[in-house]
Amino acid sequence: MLETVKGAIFDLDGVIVDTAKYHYLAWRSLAERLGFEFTEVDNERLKGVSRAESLRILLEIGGIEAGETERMEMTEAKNREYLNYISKLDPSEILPGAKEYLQTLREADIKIALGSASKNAAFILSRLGITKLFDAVIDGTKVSKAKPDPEVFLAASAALGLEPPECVVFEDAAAGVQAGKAAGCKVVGIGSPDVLHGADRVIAGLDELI
Ligand code: B16
Ligand code: MG
Repeated sequence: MLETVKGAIFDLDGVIVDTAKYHYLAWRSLAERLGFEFTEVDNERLKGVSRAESLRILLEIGGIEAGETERMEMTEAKNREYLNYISKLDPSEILPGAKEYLQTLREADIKIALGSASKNAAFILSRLGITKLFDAVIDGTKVSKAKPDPEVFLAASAALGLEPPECVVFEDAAAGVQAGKAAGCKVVGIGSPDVLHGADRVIAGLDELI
């Protein structure tokens, strides 16, 4: 399957770097200030989900209602704390095999894009020192419809000048696998086959492909 593709589109959190742990710490602080407990199990529901939708889920867990202005203040406070964590990111936090696999693809003339829900994606890539390995970056600042909508992967394949069936998507979240398939791309799930239904292939991590 991977022999026939011309482009590869990578999700960020859970595929290239584990930023979920920092999202968790920042959301948990907000929950504490609001007076409820937010567990790591709850955090699984936020993976691959946009910032605004993450807050909606968090408030649902806490049984809290909030107006538009309050919600905006909450996401801003969460993002400030999250930025504090990710400003300390360094290349040692790139997940095993990710950088090597990106380099292998480049050597094979495969075009590479990022397809992430994060509005902090460009900053994260720069902290990790891997910006130059990407031909295109499509992130939460460029798309409006969250996964499982295919928008992010359609935009990424277009940015590479390719048709979706010529591209393979690497995704760790169920909604992302659905989005990749809905776009018409091939999809490699990273994680457990029990969760990543519909992927063409599921692997534990990119180090398996080296
Ligand atoms: P931000 P991905 C996603 O990244 C995260 O998995 C998700 O937990 C987060 O809410 C979302 O980015 C938005 O992130 O607050 O930085 O805009 O997996 O799509 O790379
Ligand atoms: Mg992800």
